[in-house]
Amino acid sequence: MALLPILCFPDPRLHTVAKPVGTIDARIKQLAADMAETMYAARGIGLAATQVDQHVRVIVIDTTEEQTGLVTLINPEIIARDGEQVYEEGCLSVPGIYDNVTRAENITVRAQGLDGKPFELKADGVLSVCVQHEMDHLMGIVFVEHLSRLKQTRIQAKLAKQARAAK
Ligand code: K1U
Ligand code: ZN
Repeated sequence: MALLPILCFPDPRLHTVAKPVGTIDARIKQLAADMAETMYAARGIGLAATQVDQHVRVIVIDTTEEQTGLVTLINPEIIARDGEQVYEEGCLSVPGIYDNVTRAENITVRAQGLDGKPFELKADGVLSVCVQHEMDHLMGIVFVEHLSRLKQTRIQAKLAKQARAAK
């Protein structure tokens, strides 16, 4: 297994639209394993392949505190949604930035597992938020793009300042 470098906003590669996975071969299984290791090491609750510069429809999520609930979603599609919730989101590609985003409360996702078999996942609360956040990544959308233009400008300035300070 390997830790993968995570792209940081505003890297233009974060705006790439991921392609569907065809065969779930050894490369995809290795990518999913490396993504899970990378997510746990970064103390995240989700990671999309886009964030590690792999533009295929693969997501890993684990919202449990004990890190015992790993879910791998390949070719995920939201097939039902209802309600609305506001949640303060973070993103491993936008370090140090947290803000409220409004998303659906309840969703049903259809995806394939690592064995290629289709399954459905019903989610609410933080799991629902995390699935929607990660599926945005697969579409090339970063959560800050749900915020106002003014907030986005301030976030870009803050990240540029952080990057200068880190040099
Ligand atoms: O996509 C990512 O960068 C992962 C992201 C997922 C996420 C967190 C919170 C709301 C929506 C989506 C993270 O895990 S960021 C890390 C973080 O802020 C966090 C970690 C554990 C619990 C709550 C937040
Ligand atoms: Zn993110």
